[in-house]
Amino acid sequence: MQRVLNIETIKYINKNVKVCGWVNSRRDHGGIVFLDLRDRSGILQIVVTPTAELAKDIKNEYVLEIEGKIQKRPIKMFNPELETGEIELKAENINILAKAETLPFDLKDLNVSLPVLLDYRPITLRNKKIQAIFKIEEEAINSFRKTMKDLGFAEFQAPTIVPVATEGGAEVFHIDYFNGDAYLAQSPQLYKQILVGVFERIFTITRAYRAEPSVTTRHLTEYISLDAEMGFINSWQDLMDFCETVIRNIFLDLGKSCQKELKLFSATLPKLGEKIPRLKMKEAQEIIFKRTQRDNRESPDLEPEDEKEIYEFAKEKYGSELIFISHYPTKKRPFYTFPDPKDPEYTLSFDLLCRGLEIVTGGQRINDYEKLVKNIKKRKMKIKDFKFYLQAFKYGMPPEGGFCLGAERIVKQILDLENVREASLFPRDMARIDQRLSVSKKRNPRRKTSSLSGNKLKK
Ligand code: AMO
Repeated sequence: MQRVLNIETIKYINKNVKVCGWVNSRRDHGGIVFLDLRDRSGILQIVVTPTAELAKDIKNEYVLEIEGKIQKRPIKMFNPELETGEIELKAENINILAKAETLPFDLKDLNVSLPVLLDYRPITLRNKKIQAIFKIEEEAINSFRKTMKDLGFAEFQAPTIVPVATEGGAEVFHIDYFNGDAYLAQSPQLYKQILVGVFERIFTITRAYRAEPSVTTRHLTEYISLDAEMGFINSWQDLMDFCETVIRNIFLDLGKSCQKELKLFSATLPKLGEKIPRLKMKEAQEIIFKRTQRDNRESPDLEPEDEKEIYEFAKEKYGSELIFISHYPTKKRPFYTFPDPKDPEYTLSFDLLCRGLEIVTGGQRINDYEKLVKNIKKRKMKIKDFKFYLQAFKYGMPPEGGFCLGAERIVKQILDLENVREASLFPRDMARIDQRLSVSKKRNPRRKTSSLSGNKLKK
């Protein structure tokens, strides 16, 4: 007999089927045993009666193949929470495909601390609510890809072993490359720029690595970077328009395909208002000062508490839970960032904050070869390190720019997760690669801070 997915069994009332899956839970009621069988499509109730003999040895997470008849449940036994809640399968034969040891916690009503959740990741990912996080992440990534393709962007695969650091400030993982030096890419930045010189519009969904030496609720050492870059922009404002389209579509698509998952978290999609408001960093700092009397007006970046305050402001004034902040100081942004011609102390770059956390960074880039060379020298970086990248500019690069959206961060903000690690399948940080590490000074003998000066601060 061919296997049928749990969700499909509703079409087989009074017919015999074979289903396969894991035991999500077991309930014994005298001589009757109820099993909730979980497969990739959902849950199906299995009833083992008149004698429970067939289910005698079966425990949670056993992998079963069950044959039997699909029958309508008595009305008072309907379960509106399940898509198969009006039916059940009366087991006639149960074949154990794999046994499972007793779990260290209740997987169905998972209530464990974050470290335990991550220590047991191969199992805790089986929980329905945890799975929902990654369905949302997958849909957000699909939506990004679809929007990019619809807008004429070509997809590329970025290298992750690179010869130089690009983002500075945020630290870089050094690797011993056949007795030479190489790094794990902090961003596909230089490659997406190079490829604007080839394809005009380009995007990638890739891995980026940051040797973050501290444990925060916002930073991973490996994250999913959704990057876009485009040439022939009329203004840096075009980039924010594109970014806004991407974000709007992500929320629209999640609204269409992930209602069930959002409901599990009692989450609502962030409101954007008619247009996402845009403020310069200095303007934001003035507003924050007026609202709180907290004076961070001389700070070169928005502090995390400022990001939260400006979110409250945007929500109250514009009905938007997102806000673009632009014009960060030139000396605090990477070397490729375009200074504002009206005030070169500040850049034509922006962050997009969602519910008080930065989820996107972007901006116009310096596309003039001579200016780029001058800027690299001014920052005391070595031209020879950038010779390869500079070819793209030496031989004609249109006005261009782009942005990057952190996948885990947007999911964190949508679902109001406490920690960005919850939005990473297998999160890495200073204290964990799958399993907890014993962090000692010895562990980081090779970690180098980027040689690039004057770059974005890590918040
Ligand atoms: P930036 O360094 O701001 O910019 O990174 C872009 C976006 O990536 C996400 N992000 C992170 N997510 C989790 N853990 C981290 N450690 C981490 N670091 C960054 C954030 C952030 O907004 N090259 C530029 C982008 C550009 O200008 O196109 C860059 O990498 O969501």
